[in-house]
Amino acid sequence: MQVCILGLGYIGLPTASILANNGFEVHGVDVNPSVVETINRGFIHIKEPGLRALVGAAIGSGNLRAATVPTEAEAFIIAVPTPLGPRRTADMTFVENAARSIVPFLRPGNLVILESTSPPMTTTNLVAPILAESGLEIGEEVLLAHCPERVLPGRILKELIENDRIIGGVNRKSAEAAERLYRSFVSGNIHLTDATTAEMVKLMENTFRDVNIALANELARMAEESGINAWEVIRLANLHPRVNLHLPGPGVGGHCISVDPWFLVEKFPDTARLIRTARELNSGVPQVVADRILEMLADVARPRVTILGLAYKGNVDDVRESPAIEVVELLGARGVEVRAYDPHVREWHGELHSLETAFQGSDLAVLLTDHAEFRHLNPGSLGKLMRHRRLLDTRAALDLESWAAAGFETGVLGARPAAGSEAMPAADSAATSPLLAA
Ligand code: SAJ
Repeated sequence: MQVCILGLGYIGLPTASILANNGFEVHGVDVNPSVVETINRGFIHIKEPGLRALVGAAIGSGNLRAATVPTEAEAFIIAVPTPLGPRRTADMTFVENAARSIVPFLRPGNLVILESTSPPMTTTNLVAPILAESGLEIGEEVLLAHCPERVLPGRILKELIENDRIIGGVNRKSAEAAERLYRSFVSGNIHLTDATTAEMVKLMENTFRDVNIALANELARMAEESGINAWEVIRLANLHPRVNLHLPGPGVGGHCISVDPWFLVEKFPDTARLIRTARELNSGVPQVVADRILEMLADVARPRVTILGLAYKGNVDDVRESPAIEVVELLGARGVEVRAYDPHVREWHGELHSLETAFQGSDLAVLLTDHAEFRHLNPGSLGKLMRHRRLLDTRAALDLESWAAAGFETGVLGARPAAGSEAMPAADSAATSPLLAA
């Protein structure tokens, strides 16, 4: 079977290579010629565990080839970005362009799948009318479904295969055709529904997470105000069989959770009140972190800060919407010299330092991303490079006792000892949290 995949990014490329390695003839399309060229050489332009080998095998087998324009196929999968526009509304330009680009290639019997996360009714009200420009009847001659991607960056290849899949057809026939395609490589269960419900399912999954992270961040603020340790509260509350508090941090990043809830606010401006509040609360956390950093440096003239981690979350190289970058920018605007170290990130718009130069002459180290490597840092030798031994851990990822033993004044976001009370060690709750263990 021939499949044409539009968009060779974090979702399109893994999907294309899995299909190619399962015997499908895959034509991948990306508007960026350098991406196309990289993939055709068997290399990748993004970082994801296992992907390089998979793409290499797919290209080597001859079943995957990339191009800048589509071609005729039996099935078309649209996996292009749906970024947030300047007015916090979904920018559907890439979806529109992708849909329009396949119109000349559509033939009776074709299946079109929208994988991109989209506002409710995109499949029926935006994609279907574009495809209908082919003169073919949508749902009869051309089948159309929304199959939202739900994979976690860092575990994409495993989750693409093992996760349950939601398939929403514009009609039953469309959903069943899409099911046959996904069944070829998905080992999880496949659930059929209508297209708009599928769109809503995807948006509510990420919104669930955003709202719960906002709750954790609000807890962190209450804890800081009152001298309670939020991490300890979370660890103990989560022992309850029906409670799953999420974790606070420096904010919510990535291209999904910090974006998708706005699609619901856009569609339901008067109704989605909790969703809007949660989003605004999470967007404000980088400022809270920057203020805490400035407070820890109040006595230092011309301060220099070491930033540990720029990626939006641990063990990935992705800096899109990263709260760490926002913290860096807020500090820069206040005249703080920032030196960032991230073992995963290869480029961002600022400078990247080695671990040593990042700590050289520093007045404070701030962990913003919980990369696994950071747990193995040596506080003793890093402390010797610094001007002041101070540490702020925004994710309760470090063993603060060992940093304190090396002479560091330590702080953790979500806990501030009340005046006169004993310093509370950061609980090792991160390791025992069901969220992180998952
Ligand atoms: N975060 C917290 N506290 C938490 C959990 C996460 O502050 O308790 C932060 C992270 O540090 C990060 C952000 O939230 O900055 C998002 O991270 P994430 O790991 O929760 O999610 P993503 O954005 O990497 O991937 C999500 C996933 N959705 C869900 O888990 C419901 C993934 O399954 C989706 O496929 C993906 O969005 C997507 O593409 O939509």
